Amino acid sequence: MRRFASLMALAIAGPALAQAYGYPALAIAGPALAQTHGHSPPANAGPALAQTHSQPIPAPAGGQAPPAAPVPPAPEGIETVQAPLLGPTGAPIGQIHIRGSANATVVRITVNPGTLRPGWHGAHFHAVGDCSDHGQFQASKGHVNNLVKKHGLLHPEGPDEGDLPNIFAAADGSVNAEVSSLAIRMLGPNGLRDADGSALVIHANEDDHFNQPIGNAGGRVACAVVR
Ligand SMILES: [Cu+2]
Repeated sequence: MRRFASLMALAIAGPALAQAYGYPALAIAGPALAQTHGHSPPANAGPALAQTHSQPIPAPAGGQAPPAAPVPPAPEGIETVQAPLLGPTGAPIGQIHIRGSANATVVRITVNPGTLRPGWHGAHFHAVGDCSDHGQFQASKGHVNNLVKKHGLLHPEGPDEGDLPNIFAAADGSVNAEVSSLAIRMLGPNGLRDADGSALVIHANEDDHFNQPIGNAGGRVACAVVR
């Protein structure tokens, strides 16, 4: 009976619950579910999941920073940082909003339509908070990797502290994603806000989460300074 009831609920609630159960809608919800790291989305995940990749943001005129991504107010003791995401010319193409607790770090990434190639893109925390060499973004150095691990969420000797799930740019080039890491903290000597800061870097291609040094993710197409 319980199984019948849950199937009924599945049938009634359609895509949202199907996503929560993780099977029939997986093909549809692939990008969004993958971004959630496999944590079970809430039962009312429909709108939230849709938000992660299909909520268009109006393109700003004149390369201005887009409006702030809606992020719930942070509870007491949560560290937050908001920063513009710079594209290849140095103009903002979106923004990031990081929330960090003593145990985990959550990053919401918003990218304007027309700015990223549609499809998957690697995203990592790089070691230095410097995005001044627009278009190259090598000043941000390699991944945060204080523990000298191999790169890759799927590597047996990984992951490094900069590793994150891929993000997905919609057909219009926009992104609304939220990714998280249990390997990095906001504060402390090895944290994102250490002496030289850090950078969130988006790559041209997807990260295969295994190959060295960056999972074949290709060049660096966007960068946000975290200080
Ligand atoms: Cu990277």
